[in-house]
Amino acid sequence: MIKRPSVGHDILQRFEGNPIITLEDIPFRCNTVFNGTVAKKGNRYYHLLRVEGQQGYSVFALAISKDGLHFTVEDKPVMVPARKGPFARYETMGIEDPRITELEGVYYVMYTAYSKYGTRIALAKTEDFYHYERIALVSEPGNKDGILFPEKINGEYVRLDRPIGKEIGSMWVSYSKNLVDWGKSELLMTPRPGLWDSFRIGASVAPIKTKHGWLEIYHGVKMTTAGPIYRIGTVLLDLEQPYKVIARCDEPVLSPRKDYERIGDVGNVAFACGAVVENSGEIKVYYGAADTCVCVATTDFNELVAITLAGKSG
Ligand code: BMA
Repeated sequence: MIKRPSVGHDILQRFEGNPIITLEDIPFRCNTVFNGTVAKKGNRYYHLLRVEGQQGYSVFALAISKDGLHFTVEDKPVMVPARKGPFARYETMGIEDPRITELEGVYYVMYTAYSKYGTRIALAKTEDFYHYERIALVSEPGNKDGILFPEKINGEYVRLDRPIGKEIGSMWVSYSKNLVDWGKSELLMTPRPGLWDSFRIGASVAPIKTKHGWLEIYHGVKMTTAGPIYRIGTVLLDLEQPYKVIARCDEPVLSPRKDYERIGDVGNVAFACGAVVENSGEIKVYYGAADTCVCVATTDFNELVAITLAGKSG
């Protein structure tokens, strides 16, 4: 259990051993590691990492842990951009920001397929975290931050995503009967002028079911004269009608403050892609910092839900 300091600027408390994965931990030559998503199966944590090669595009690597804090990275990437088949022309510039969801006993990964045509959302599945079967490209270009809900709602699969319309990045909800064909898209929430998430928002972590609604950990971007600041926030969505917001935090639950969050290939970034709720009631939130390393921060899960319900994190 991670000790929680009595006073802090952020609701999520950083692990004192942050960053938990850096370039030095990757056994093959690369540029950076960041934005990893985590599934806990049995007594193992499987961490699918975004690793950017020195040539500039990203692949996925796998790290494994017994405690969710100390990870060992496998020798080779477990998923690389497709070089043949229907995905190839849409992954020429890499695969990015994986998000794992366990649904009906299968581990699905929604990720960003990146090419000169822009970003598309792609869906793959895995049983063992080492082998990935691509299912479909599930959006046209201009969309990313796709995340599957962990169960069907009213008989349909549901996802969050972030299409860019009129240069505004808002979060949307879409539905599917077969995971391949998606539609019935509804606007969920937009950036809020004047607040920490005023420029752009996107889903970050697979929604977590609570009796109060789906807890979604998302990212919000504020644009400044020195560039964007990426922060982590929370929102509760209606269980049956997930395009309805029940409550949204006025304040982020974690902002870049530490050097490892401030300084890197892209400074001032805390970008969550995964979380694990432990039996103890603790939530571990995994996030990429400054597009250069991987970190974890924790809090009491019920407290995070209560804070979100109150609409405030302070
Ligand atoms: C977003 C994504 C993330 C990245 C973030 C900050 O648009 O590309 O992968 O961490 O920007 O650069």
